Amino acid sequence: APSYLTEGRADFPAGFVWGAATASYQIEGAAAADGRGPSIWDTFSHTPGKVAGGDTGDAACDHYHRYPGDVRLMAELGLHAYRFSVAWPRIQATGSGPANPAGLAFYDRLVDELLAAGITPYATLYHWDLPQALQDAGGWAERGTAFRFAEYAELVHARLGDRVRNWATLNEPWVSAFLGYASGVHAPGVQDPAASFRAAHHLLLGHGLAARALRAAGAEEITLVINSSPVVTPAQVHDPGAPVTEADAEAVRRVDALLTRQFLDPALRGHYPAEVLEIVERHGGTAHILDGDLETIHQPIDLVGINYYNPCVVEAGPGEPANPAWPGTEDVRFGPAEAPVTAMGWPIVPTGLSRLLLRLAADYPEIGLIVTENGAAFDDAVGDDGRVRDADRIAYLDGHLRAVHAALEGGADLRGYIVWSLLDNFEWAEGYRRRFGIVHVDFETQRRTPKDSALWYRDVIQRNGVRGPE
Ligand code: GBH
Repeated sequence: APSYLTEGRADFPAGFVWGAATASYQIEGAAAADGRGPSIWDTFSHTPGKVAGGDTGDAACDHYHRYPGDVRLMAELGLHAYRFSVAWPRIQATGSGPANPAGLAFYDRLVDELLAAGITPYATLYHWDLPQALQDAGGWAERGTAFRFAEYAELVHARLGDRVRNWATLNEPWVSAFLGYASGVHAPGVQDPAASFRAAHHLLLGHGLAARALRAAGAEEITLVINSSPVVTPAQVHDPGAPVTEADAEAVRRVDALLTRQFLDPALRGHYPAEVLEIVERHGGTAHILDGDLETIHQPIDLVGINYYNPCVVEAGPGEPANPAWPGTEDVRFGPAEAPVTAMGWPIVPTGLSRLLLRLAADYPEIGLIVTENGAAFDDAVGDDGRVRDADRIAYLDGHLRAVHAALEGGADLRGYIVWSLLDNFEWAEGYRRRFGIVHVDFETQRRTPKDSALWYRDVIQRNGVRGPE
């Protein structure tokens, strides 16, 4: 297996948190059980042509019914932490009003099961399954959704807050706003750049309102989870010091502003980056940003969660065609990196993770960091002997853990690493054909088979580190 940074042992600090993650719509199934209302992903996945293979989350991993077995599996792997998300439409079928007791009861049982197994729950309140009724009223493009989100957050915290310490508000607001409302590759499938910037702002406002409410209710650790990447030119993928033209540097700065600073500057500093405001001015204007909003968004939080998969490669344009997920970058070319790729076609560049973490630690020294997602899809199959030989995933994870280790050595305040994903699951627009799990799922039989990578990860957790070649 290739190793990327160092070949020897890499030991992690005592108390480092090792976990695995999932998200409600991707694993739960039971889409109509116990009063759950429809979400935008039910609508989207049931719309022909939106999801590969016509796949939907109707059944997914049937985790809603199989959670006790799944928690046993987590315990067998020795996980310290399990990051899951709460399905808003299970708690409020139409996104407002009183809580549905049966919906809360599911997460109540899950949390108790986790605690009984010695696993710390990390709850994410929003991983993309907006109640469809709120979308019918405009979704995140409408200001009211931010207030509904904070009310929902309070309802969930009121039930689970005595046992759950770690609360993430949003998962990847960039994806919600720009794949949901600009490119339309994700639900709700809107293609309207002005709406995408309104959505980004209302997501941030929802984060701030929810963080304030959670804090007032006594939540101990509040996290904002973003998808982030180092933004680099093609030459910089493997050589960070490679020279860049002024035009390339400007493209890099603008894309970084849209991807990372658009979210962290408001949440951690109380202002938008100038590059973003300039783009918003040209895409519908800034009238939706009201006086006081940035103070609300700038709530004290404890951690930023980083979801990292690959670097973002750009150079001065023109993009041919322009990338619809990135309004304001029509003069930028988004390129492939020269690197091996996963089954998603995403380049494998572990050093991108150390670079990203060290940059965030340097630019936002006031905040603790945790890797809330990192992982890869490969074409895994169960062999005749019942094993899943996913050496490519082990190599991916080994390389990225060495990158995490390098960031720790460089002084980053990094609390833990949470692999994406525990289970093969509904991979959004890609459906079930893309497998990110360290545990294989047969979607016909619902049989779970820990892949070689799961057994390798169990070892990593047990040793609190990765080992060199024996
Ligand atoms: C995460 O998002 C999700 O949180 C998780 O649910 C999901 O299953 C997992 O990753 C694997 O996909 O080509 O310029 O439009 C993925 C983060 C960020 C990856 C945006 C794809 C496309 C950028 N995504 N990126 S662009």
